[in-house]
Amino acid sequence: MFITFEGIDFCGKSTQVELLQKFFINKGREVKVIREPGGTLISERIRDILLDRKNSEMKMETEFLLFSSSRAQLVREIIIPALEKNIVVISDRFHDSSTAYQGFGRGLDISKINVINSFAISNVIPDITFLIDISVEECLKRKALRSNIELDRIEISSNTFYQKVREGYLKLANEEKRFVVINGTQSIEKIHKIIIERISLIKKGLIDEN
Ligand code: Z5A
Repeated sequence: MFITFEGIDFCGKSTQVELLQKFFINKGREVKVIREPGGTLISERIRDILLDRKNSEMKMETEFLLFSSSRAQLVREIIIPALEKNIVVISDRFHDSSTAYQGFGRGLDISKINVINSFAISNVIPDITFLIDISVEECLKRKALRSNIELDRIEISSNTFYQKVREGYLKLANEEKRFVVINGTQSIEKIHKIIIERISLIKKGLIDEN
């Protein structure tokens, strides 16, 4: 099973990824958790380039291709081998992040993004994608609480950019059945419960995985 988490920054993805990992471990399942960009030696190096605030000259095409390169390596080095061994793979972000951030956010042509996304992921489509949805105002509130942490190159983007990313995600979720949209302002426990219920439905074959 391949599960991905999406949403704008500070929506609570990482928190839910960790809880879901514990859930599977308690059930005796082997689970591999990864994050994007990153997850392999090469992909982590690309991550450093992408998030470094010194790289303010980076063009949006370069940015998208670097995210795609990082993903292409992760898919072939980690995700495909794990899925072949029947290991549950949970990814904190995947190709939908590129569609939302570089496509809807930056304004790159979505049809071009789709072509390169498909090439990078080699038809490895998530079985289920949880979109944890929060408003840009909620994102800013949570960001302010973590004012001691230096923001990275993408985190310093404008509110208008984040608004476009959020709307892009909601549009994607409306178009693809694998998405489950969850209101991210609910409690951490409540969100976790919704995620477990949804995964249980798929495992029982009660809902279509695609
Ligand atoms: N990016 C891209 O542009 N294109 C791509 O293709 C890909 C990525 C793959 C990666 O940053 C950046 O790259 C990201 C998108 C872009 N950019 N931005 N900006 P990252 O990996 O460093 O960070 P992130 O993915 O954006 O996640 P994050 O900042 O770590 O946040 P999160 O995982 O969504 O949330 P969290 O850490 O679980 O929680 C955030 C805070 O909210 C924390 O204090 C929690 O305690 C709190 N929280 C969590 N849940 C709740 C609830 N339910 N209520 C209240 N508070 C909560």
